[in-house]
Amino acid sequence: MALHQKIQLLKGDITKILVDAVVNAANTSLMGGGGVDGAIHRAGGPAILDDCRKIVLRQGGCKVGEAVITTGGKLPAKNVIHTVGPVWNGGGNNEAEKLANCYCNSLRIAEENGIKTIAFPNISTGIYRFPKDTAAEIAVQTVVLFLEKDIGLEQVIFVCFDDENVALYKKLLGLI
Ligand code: AR6
Repeated sequence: MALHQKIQLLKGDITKILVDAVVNAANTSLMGGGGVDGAIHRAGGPAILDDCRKIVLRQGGCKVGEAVITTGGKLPAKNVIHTVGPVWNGGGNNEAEKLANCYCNSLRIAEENGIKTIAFPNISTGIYRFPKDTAAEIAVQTVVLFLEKDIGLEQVIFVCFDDENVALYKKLLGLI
């Protein structure tokens, strides 16, 4: 399948999407929060937090740029991949590299778990204030690079919640 057929853009709520895994923009505690994290835990129910607690007991949370996998609970998606984006702090704190790691490590964990379809929110662009244009470039570039070598993943969906992100992704995906 050609690259541009594997990558899709959707506007809306990621908790409603039927894919093998949705990615959550979590925090290092893995104990839930606001934004998309709050929406995923609310819609998926307590089974997600139960799995997160087990991970915390095992490895003490999740570092920035890394990813872990849990059940999707009551979500249409079978799994949630929780990744922790960087807080934007002006750009001199390796924020770009950390954000790229979020996408890369989420895709790697997806691949390890036999996931074929995955949906990403616009990690770090809400409460963590990462500039949306740069974040979109990093997201698309990292996913494209990964899909060029991966043969297992069949579909990657970027789920944008706001019009500004929709416009940015439309433009970038038009270039693939
Ligand atoms: N579906 C898809 N995208 C959404 C949804 C949704 N239901 N809700 C919000 N977004 P944010 P961050 C978009 O703030 O910046 C939490 O408290 C939103 O418009 O959710 O990585 C965590 O626990 C934005 O474009 O995540 C952390 O503490 C994008 O999702 C912190 O926020 C990410 O916004 C993480 O901050």
